[in-house]
This record gives sequence, C-alpha cells and structure tokens, in this order.
Amino acid sequence: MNVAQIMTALEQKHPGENEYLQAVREVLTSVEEVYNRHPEFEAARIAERIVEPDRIFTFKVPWIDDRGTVRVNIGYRVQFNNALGPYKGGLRFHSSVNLSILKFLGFEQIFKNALTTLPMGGAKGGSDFSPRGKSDREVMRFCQAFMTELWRYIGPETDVPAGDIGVGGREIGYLYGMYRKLARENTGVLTGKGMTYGGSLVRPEATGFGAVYFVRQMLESRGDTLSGKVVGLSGFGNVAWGAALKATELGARVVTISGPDGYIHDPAGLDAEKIACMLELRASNDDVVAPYADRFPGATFVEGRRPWEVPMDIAMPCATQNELDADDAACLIAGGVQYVAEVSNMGCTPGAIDRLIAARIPYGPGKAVNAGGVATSGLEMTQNAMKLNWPREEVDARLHQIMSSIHAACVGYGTEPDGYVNYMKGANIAGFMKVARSMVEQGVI
Ligand code: 2IT
Repeated sequence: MNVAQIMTALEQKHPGENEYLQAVREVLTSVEEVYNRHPEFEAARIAERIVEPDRIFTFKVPWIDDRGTVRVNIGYRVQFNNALGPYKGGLRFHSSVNLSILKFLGFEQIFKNALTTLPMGGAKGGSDFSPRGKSDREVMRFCQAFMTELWRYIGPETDVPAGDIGVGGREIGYLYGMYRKLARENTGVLTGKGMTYGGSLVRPEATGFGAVYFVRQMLESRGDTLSGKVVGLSGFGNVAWGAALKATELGARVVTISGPDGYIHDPAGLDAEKIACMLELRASNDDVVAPYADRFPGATFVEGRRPWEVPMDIAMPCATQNELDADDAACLIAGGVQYVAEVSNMGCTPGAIDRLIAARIPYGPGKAVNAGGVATSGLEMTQNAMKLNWPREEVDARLHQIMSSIHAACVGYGTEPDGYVNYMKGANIAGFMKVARSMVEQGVI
C-alpha cells in the first residue's frame, strides 16, 4: 500500500470530509510498514476496502416540537465493517453532526472494538438534532421518530447502537421503547439500557473508569502511580464524570473540567459534592460550567478558553474531536505534563500528537483509552444473550482485564527502539491486524 496514493484518491472521492480523512490518514500511516510486510493484505486490497463503509443509511426525521411546529432533522447510520461481529457503535445527537464526523467515528470504532477482544464490528450513527434545550417530551418524540426509520436496519445480531454525545440513558430508553414496539421483541438491540430493562451495571461509568484503568497501566509501566497526581479533564458529561470519580477514588486530584463556555480551575480538586454538581450542571440543559465557580469559592471560571493552560501531570480530554491542538500540546508540555490520555474520540489534532510524541510524552489515543465504554456494551450484550445480569464486581473485573489487555497490545506493537511506547501506533497496528486477518480469511465480500 501507498498511503499517499490512497489518500489522494480518497480526498477526490470524499472532498471536504475532513474528520474522516484525518482518521483514515492516521491509521494507514501507522500501519503502512507492517502492512507492506504482508503480501496477503495487499493482494486482498484490505486498505482500499477497510476505508469505505459497508453501507450508509440516511433518513429524514420529522417531529413536532412543544409549540406545534414541525421540525425536520437528518438521521444516519454508518455500518462500517462487520468482519469481527455485529456492527456496534454509538449514536451522536448534536447540531454539529454530519457524515464526515460519523464516518470518522465509525472508522475509529472498527479498531477500538477489535482491541476490546470482544466480537464486535464498527459502526456509528446519529442526527443533527441536539437534545440541549429541548423538553423531555420533545426528546421522546424525536427519539420515536428517529427509531421509526432506524429499526429496519438494526438487530441484536446485526447492528447494536448505543449512546455517544447527546445520547444518554434517557434517549436510549425512548429509542428502546420504540424499537420494542415496532420489532415486537425484547432483545438487546441497544446498549446503555436502564437497569430495569436489560442494562448492565457499570455501563454508565465504564468509559471514564476504563480510561483511568488504562492511565494507571501507563503509569505503572513507568513505575509510577496515580496517587497525588494532578489531573486535568475537559468536558463535563458522562465521560468526564466517570473519569473524575475513578481518578479521585484512586488518589489523584482532578483540577479542571470544561464546557462550551470555558473551563473551571479548582486547585483543591474535585470531591463527591463537586462531582455531583457537575452532574447537576449537565442535567440543567444550559451547557455551561460557569455556575460551578459560584458554588465553590476556591474555584475560578476562565471564560472562552481551554483547560490545557493549567499546569497538570496528566491531561485527559473528555469532550469532543480535535479539542486539543498543537498550541495546547505545547502549553501542556511547558506546564510539565507527564501523560496525555485521550478519552474523547480523536480529541487531539495530528499536530498535537506530533508534538507530544516528539517530546516523548506518553500519549494514549482515544481508541485505546476510551474502549472501556464499548467493551462494557459488549458485556451488556453477553448478559442479554444469556438473559441474566452479572453483579457489579464481575463486570468491573472484566473491564479491568480488557483494559489491561488493550494496554499490553499497545506496548506489544508500539514500543520503539528507545523504549518509548508509541501508544497510537501500537493501538492502530493491534486493531488493524485483527480486522485485516479476519477480512483475508473471509474472502472478498
Ligand atoms: O465512542 C464510543 O465507543 C461510544 N460512544 C460507545 C459505543 C458503544 O457501543 O457503547
């Protein structure tokens, strides 16, 4: 394979799909050398096949708001690759959603899911509808209208959606209710379900918990521990919540969170009450973190800026793609950062990653660090298939084990001659190899 050639062709075919092209370029560049040692990959044109989704569904979602006005949104499902198992990946409801974003997320999901060791293919979907500022009834009507189209394309052995930005327990409940009515069956067709209808314990916390378990492994591999470490998070949603809970429990001091309005710097660190406040802010529908500083006197709100200018030992972006750029990385390095673990999908720009790797700062990419979320979705599917529920300890132990195996895979494929672990390369190669081998074995389909 010649990455430059593939990318030129892809840019011509999909002009302007910048997030998608960015994600593809990163993976292909990481795997190029290994790929070219495998003539069977080239013979089967694995690279050319893996970069195109198997299929994309796009549909209209008309619904009626509380004032009686008819609204029209667009719904999508990108079924990217099912060589390893049923299509699996979240739904994102946010005004910024477009095909490029969902294709990048679906592409990343293939390799992330491969890393989990569980049998799951890669997919993503969503809508340009944002639940922010909508009433519960509006969200319900939208979710029902969305599922009226989506249900034909999904199924417990075909494609299993879950949450992502803008899709939490409430949305999954409304989506599941409509699926159950239309399909006339109670199956584990969505994950992230409520505990009363097939959900798994630990799923709500799993992305953040898994990320902190991964970070702990990064530290342990250098003889270091989380105790006393200053951690900076961005975001204040479900993922930041889980990460804050677990990092705090393991003795780290979480000093920042952020929202679209700016960031909070709380040098004393988050505690149970402050983490609860974060949840309240999330639930309030305003999408702002500023009120945190009014409630907790030691904390300051910095308007319109990102938290990476605060000195920290460990940076964990938990908000959205490309939220940490080259200048932010330079700021973090100047502030003495020791580890960067991306919890958002593609949270760092290519320029930021280059700077971190050049400075030999261990950088964990999202597809490894945040895989605990989808892994626990996989465990929810297992429990649904068995029609029983595991206790919390069992799910958490499996999550631990999965995160350790992902860390080991990154170290195995990503250790460079000077001993530095290039986690991005390791995660990309480990995930890619599994999918590529599976595609070769299953023929050209
Ligand atoms: O990005 C992700 O891995 C998710 N949003 C979770 C997907 C899932 O199927 O649980």
